[in-house]
Amino acid sequence: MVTRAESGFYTVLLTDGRQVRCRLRGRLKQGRADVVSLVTIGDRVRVTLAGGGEGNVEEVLPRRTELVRRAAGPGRKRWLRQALAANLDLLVVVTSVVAPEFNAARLDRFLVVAEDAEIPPAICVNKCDLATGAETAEAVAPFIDTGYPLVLTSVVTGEGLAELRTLLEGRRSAFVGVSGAGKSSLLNALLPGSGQRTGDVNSASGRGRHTTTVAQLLALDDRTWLADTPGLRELSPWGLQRDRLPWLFPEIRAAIVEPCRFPACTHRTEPGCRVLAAVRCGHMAQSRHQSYVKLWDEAA
Ligand SMILES: Nc1nc2c(ncn2[C@@H]2O[C@H](COP(=O)(O)OP(=O)(O)OP(=O)(O)O)[C@@H](O)[C@H]2O)c(=O)[nH]1
Ligand SMILES: [Mg+2]
Ligand SMILES: [Zn+2]
Repeated sequence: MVTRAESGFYTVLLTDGRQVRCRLRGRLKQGRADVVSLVTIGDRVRVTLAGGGEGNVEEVLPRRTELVRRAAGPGRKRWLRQALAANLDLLVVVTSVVAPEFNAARLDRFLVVAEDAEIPPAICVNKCDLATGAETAEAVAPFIDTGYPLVLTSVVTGEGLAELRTLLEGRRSAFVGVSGAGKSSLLNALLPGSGQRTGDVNSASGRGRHTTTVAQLLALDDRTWLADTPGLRELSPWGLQRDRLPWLFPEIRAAIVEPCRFPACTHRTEPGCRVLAAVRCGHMAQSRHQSYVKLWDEAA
């Protein structure tokens, strides 16, 4: 299993517990110029050993799940398909209530990317010590109807850390989210001694400093893996299909168990739409529906 991927070098954990540093065989790259990270953390690979703790990745085994995003290519001339992690069981989207400011629309997009990859998402709202209970409650309110696991944490007070640990138990998860939300701090709290570097938030801009630069999978115990990843300003879905989009929102899935008035309803403005009815009745947050409409406009 690949536990770290950095500029052409891969740390691979062998089944016997040894770690080797590998490169990728050139033939695996042929004809794949539009793809970044042919090998990513969580990948299962077949390697040949070269001695001295080094080896070559000969084959990447099929991925059970694949977290992919649309990344800007060289010179921003085209889009590339970038795999951020493979074979995850859970994607924990980490946000802060303040510093950086909570951003509901951004969270929606992370959640949709997880759903699109068929990786169950969970929400971790960190830095709860910096906000009042009322502020935190207001921030998370739109997400209650999603039914996603939601954990409120603080690395400072220790609030929610046991709950977060329980959520991760026995799974292979990754922390993703904006820089400065506290992903590495949470990892250090869950795994003392893991030594992930953390960086303060710029007090003028309220932004993180992109402290973590390489994704890495760490073992919390022998059946629990957790990846820390570099902060992402946003996560754009790769090749999102309009007809698939409604299924990526749990509240919409629930609303359209009964069909809307028009069979081709797009759930944006149509009369007799079950989703709009759910929004009116308070079963889906208005902000979540706005994110749906925005993604619909972007999708093909
Ligand atoms: N008050 C408070 N500060 C926190 C908490 N968690 C993290 N921080 C601080 O927030 C800052 C950013 O934390 P990091 O763990 O580096 O954030 P990150 O999400 O890993 O950021 P990147 O690696 O840049 O993506 C650091 O100064 C942490 O000490 C928390 O629960 N409460
Ligand atoms: Mg970090
Ligand atoms: Zn509808």
